[in-house]
Amino acid sequence: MSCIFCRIINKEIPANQIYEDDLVLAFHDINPQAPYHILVIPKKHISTLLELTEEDKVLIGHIYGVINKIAKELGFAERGYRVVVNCKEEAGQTVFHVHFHVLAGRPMEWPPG
Ligand code: IU
Repeated sequence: MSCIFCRIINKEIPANQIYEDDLVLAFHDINPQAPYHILVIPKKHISTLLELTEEDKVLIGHIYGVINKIAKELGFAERGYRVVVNCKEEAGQTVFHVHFHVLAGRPMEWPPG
């Protein structure tokens, strides 16, 4: 299996894990861009947002619930957070397994670069 995030899910590669359930895994990004930089990924291999189907609707809703749970548990819910999903190369996607970046702990600028 060549997908690095599938290998993290399968525990072939270690990650600084925060949360896991049947559908998703969350871990600290190895190259954090904010005091909190967490990746929430589906266990199901989906390459990009463009590959989402009707059957993934529940999964995507679940991911946002997990993000809120993590925000409350790690203590950045009150100040707020940003969720970013890069879709394909021009948007900056480098790992082709859908992942939700959760960034928090500092003021964010807009527009993003
Ligand atoms: P991107 O949206 O595909 O560019 O984000 C990929 C992220 O995955 C990026 O922030 C990396 O630092 C992060 N990452 C990681 O946390 N662990 C890894 O083993 C690899 C990438 I490869």
